[in-house]
Amino acid sequence: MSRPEFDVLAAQQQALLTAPNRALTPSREVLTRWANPVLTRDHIPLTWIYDFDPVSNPAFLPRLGVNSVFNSGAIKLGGDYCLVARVEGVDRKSFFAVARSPRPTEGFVFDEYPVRLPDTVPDEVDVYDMRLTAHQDGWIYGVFCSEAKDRDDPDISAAVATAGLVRTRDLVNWERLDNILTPNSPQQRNVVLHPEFVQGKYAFYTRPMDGFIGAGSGGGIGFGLASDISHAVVEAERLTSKRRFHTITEAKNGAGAPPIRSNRGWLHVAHGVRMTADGLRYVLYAFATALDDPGRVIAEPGGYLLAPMGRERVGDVGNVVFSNGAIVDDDAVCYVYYASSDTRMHVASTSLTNLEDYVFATPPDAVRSADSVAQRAAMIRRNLEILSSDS
Ligand code: M1P
Repeated sequence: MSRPEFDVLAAQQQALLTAPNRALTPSREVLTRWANPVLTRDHIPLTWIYDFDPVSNPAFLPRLGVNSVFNSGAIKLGGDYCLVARVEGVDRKSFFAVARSPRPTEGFVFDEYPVRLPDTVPDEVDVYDMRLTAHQDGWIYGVFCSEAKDRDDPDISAAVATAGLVRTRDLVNWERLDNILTPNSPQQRNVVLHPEFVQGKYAFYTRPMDGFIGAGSGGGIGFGLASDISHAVVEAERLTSKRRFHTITEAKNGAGAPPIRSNRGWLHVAHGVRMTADGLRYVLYAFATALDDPGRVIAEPGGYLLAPMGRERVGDVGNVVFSNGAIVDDDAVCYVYYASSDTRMHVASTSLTNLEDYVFATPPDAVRSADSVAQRAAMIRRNLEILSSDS
């Protein structure tokens, strides 16, 4: 095809897709950020946006624009690092698309087509935020938010969120299973499948909520079991990581990447949300649950693991970092894929050793300012003793 407009765009995109990434100067943070976003709307194949026919598109204008690429599930498959991204069109409809790279930090290229999710839920208007779990049963499951109009509420914006479920072996062919039912929670988002059977059943982290936006009476991240994965019903949800007053999870929280097994526990990277005068602020935080009871929290550092910084603060929904995927490599380096401000995808890395150390050795939230000062003063005292014994 000879179209100069295409040639320019294709060359720009090729430069983007082949650009190297670099770890930002190591700071004493647990997670090291990488300089360039790993996926943006500029990574979207031109065939998804432009009509290439010179007769129907003489000026080579976009016909089906893309607004943003964010909140990606992550998995390593066949040697490739794979992200199942939430792509949002300019029409506000989200869909899933697989991008793969032989490297964890750059070079992600989308498959030829977006995921054509089996269309089995007639009321569903939007799908987003897939969590990928390589389960002990041999399947790769994707749990995502399935959103519909709330038909019981005349408000034109009223929506209902439930958890959709698919499974695949290759990220190409997807089998849709029934949406997950949680009879005790009116709405659900941020549902994650645990990678192993628990008491012989499938185990889910849930996020009970009363309404579409607010968690309401939902007290935090839930945990429950389901016997039949094809018609999953999570009858009972017990709380794991709880929302707490005056913490980073005060407004709501939600499970992120499927938990990572470490020697001392299951490590979770989740998101916490607090209200500010400028709206909601989303940060990443971490906690651990017991290896023999993945619903029981055994360590939860106070504060956040990663908060929006610099240009990450700016986007469609500002002041947000959100993760729903991480990959632990053979060398025990952990790559946390996260989106900023509902607009683009980044990666940050750490060692599994450091992540585990962070989760188990960081003091818990002290809840009150006075106790927080006491916590810090105790560390200062020990440090001064160490310094004076050295001199
Ligand atoms: O806009 C920030 C995030 O809001 C929702 O997350 P939660 O249900 O925890 O509030 C989701 O819609 C998510 O996609 C989005 O990034």
